[in-house]
Amino acid sequence: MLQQWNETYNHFHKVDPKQTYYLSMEYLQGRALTNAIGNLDIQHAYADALNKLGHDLENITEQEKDAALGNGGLGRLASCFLDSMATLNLPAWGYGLRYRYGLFKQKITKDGQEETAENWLEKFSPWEVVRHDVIYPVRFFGRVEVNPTGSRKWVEGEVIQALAYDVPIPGYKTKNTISLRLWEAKAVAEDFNLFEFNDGQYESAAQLHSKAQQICAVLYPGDATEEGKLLRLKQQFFLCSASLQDIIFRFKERRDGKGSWQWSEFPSKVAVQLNDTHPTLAIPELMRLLMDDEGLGWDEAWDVTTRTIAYTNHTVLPEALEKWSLAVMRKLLPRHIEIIEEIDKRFVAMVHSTQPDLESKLPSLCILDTSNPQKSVVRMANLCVVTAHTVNGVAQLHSDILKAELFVDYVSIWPTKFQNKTNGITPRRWLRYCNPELSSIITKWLKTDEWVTNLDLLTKLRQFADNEDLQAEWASAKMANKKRLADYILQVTGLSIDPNSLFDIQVKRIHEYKRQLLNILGAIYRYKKLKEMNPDERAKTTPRTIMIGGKAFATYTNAKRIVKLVNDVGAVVNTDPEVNNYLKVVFVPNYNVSVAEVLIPGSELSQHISTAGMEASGTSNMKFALNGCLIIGTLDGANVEIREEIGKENFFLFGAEADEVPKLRKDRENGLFKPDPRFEEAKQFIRSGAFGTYDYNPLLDSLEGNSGYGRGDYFLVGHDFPSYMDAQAKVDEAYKDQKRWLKMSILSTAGSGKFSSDRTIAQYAKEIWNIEECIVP
Ligand code: B1H
Repeated sequence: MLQQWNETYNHFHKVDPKQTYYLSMEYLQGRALTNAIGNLDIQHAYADALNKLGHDLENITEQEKDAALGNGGLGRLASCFLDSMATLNLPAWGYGLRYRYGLFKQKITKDGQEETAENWLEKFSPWEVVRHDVIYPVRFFGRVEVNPTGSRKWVEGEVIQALAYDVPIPGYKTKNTISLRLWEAKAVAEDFNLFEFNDGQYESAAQLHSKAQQICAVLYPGDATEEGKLLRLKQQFFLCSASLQDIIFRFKERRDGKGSWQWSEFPSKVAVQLNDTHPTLAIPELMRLLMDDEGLGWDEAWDVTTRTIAYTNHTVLPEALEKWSLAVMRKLLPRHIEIIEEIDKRFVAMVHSTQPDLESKLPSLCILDTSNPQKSVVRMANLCVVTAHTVNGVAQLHSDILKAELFVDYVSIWPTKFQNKTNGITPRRWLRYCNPELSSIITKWLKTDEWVTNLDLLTKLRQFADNEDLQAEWASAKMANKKRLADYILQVTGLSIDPNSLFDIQVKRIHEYKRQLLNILGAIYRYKKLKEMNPDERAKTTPRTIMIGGKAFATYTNAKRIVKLVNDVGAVVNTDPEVNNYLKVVFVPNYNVSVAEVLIPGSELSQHISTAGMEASGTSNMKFALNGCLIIGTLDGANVEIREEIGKENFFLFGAEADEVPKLRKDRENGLFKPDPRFEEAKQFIRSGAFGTYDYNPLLDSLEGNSGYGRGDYFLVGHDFPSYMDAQAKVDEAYKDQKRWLKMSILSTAGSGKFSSDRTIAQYAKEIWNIEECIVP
């Protein structure tokens, strides 16, 4: 792999194609071994070699720790994209940060979630190569020096070094192996004050060293404090500055010996994609490097920057739209604030002169929000939209909402700037490797394994959906995966679950808009009804194992209460001899990429039940459907497209639609909402103390009077509860007819071809980046 990696670098260098650089604060790579030997097509040889050394592949695979340099969908998307870029032989690299501690490890105690540091580098990572020769200075603080010529220079402050660690990303059955370059922060030796140290002042002697260490210490440091906010901003700038210096270096290196060249050629050699607003500082940093270091004028630098940069939006949740304090930014990045102010000034002038009817909208359209002079902020999404040549959402519904709501006034300024790129997932990790049983069946029935790189071929399974032989094979693969999953649950929780029950899974970050609370309230209602039945009635129900997993952000109290509630419900239900043959509720601890690889193949029903309009896309919905799992879900994010592809009769739909949500919230505020008695009963059951004495009132209050959002059931759990329960009843009915269920399962897989990240990346390459494949011979 290393050899092919070098060849890829050299080939790109020689051909000098236009190359994409994907900038992301997150990558959720998971384990690398199975993927590497699979993509190199050496699984068997590798396993044999290990056997000869007295080891077995499976055991060795399990030794690897997940690289969890991300939170959830956004980070995993970046990792799927890298796999597709390599597989499609595209000239593309990823840039990120090498966090010392990735996403925290989640432990469940009697108090709920507990976070501990995840030391993923403990035994060192064999998948990274440190490049001691690739190192760039990154400045913080300081001041702007104005030269007599009028040119400006950012000087003084503190300078920290960015050192490159490269991770190889092998494509599937191709030589092309691209790079994920992760930056580590280091102080230079000269910054160590030997004089002070010898004088006994050990801490101040090593001050810059410790400041450097903080930058890459953790993923998403808590941002409740000012220090925390500053550290996040430092991280973001560190990624942007190091990556752009490296991109410019490579651009020049490849121009070298090619005679004279122009900066205006830069956008025909470089595309930069911003993964949400987290790397927005790439915009003023590229402007600064071009103007202050390379001597370009404003217009020339602006032209290069706007033609280079594109931005992907991943959320419309107001609290996730980044706004940075102008005062903090001015201190940390004085030159960048000058540039941002100039961009804003010119944008406002442009609107005045060319779009007079939009003048009244300027207060929300401009980049700086100075409406509260003490608390002026920079709106990063606005800076991205004003600068980027293309802005995209991550599912059709989400992109439509961006154009109709969040960015509506920008659309009238730049009607062609906005695009949709529906997310995708890599079929290698999320089917071929995590589900070898199902993969073999698919290959057998399609008489080819080409589906691994051409996922649309799965539609050919449709013609066999009623075939009894296929159904039998399909059922046995699912059963094998369910048993493996049951073994895993036993190992991590001590709980036995029945592989003959319906395996119902919801795994994702815990967030109120994702509505794990709706799921658990449904489970509570189911439990209560089972309790009220006589044994004969119970025996006629469909036995279920409800599994919920996910991490709550450490300071998100309501999310942590939900984790606690799921665990408490499980503790009661699972030990209740009257019902525990018909219902189990399991909290799956420490959900991560590797756990997903066990859960998803063994799932039969999965829940994607966000309040409509709030989940930009979702990507686990695609993974579940691809593995033949049926979905119960709302018309939100990519659910809409999944349902279109697999057929609406194969999707358990419920809930309000996105365009009804504002009115429903209003009605709620005006006291027009009449709760369903089943909903009241479920809440009352919690209040009665059925699941212990923990104070669930804050959670229950969030469904009623005043929630943390202050708007009473902002996420419409109460509104959607009855249709959710009706849809669940349909699930129970459908499961009783296993032939029908298997057909639906086959059709889910068959309809998932669109959701390959190969399709997504091919569209980015053609419609945003304008890059072409560059195959290593
Ligand atoms: C998504 C985020 C996100 N959207 C802020 N936004 C973060 C925002 O820690 N932060 O500051 C971290 C992450 N993540 C997700 O992106 C969407 O919610 C999903 O619907 C989508 O599938 C995914 C990939 O596009």
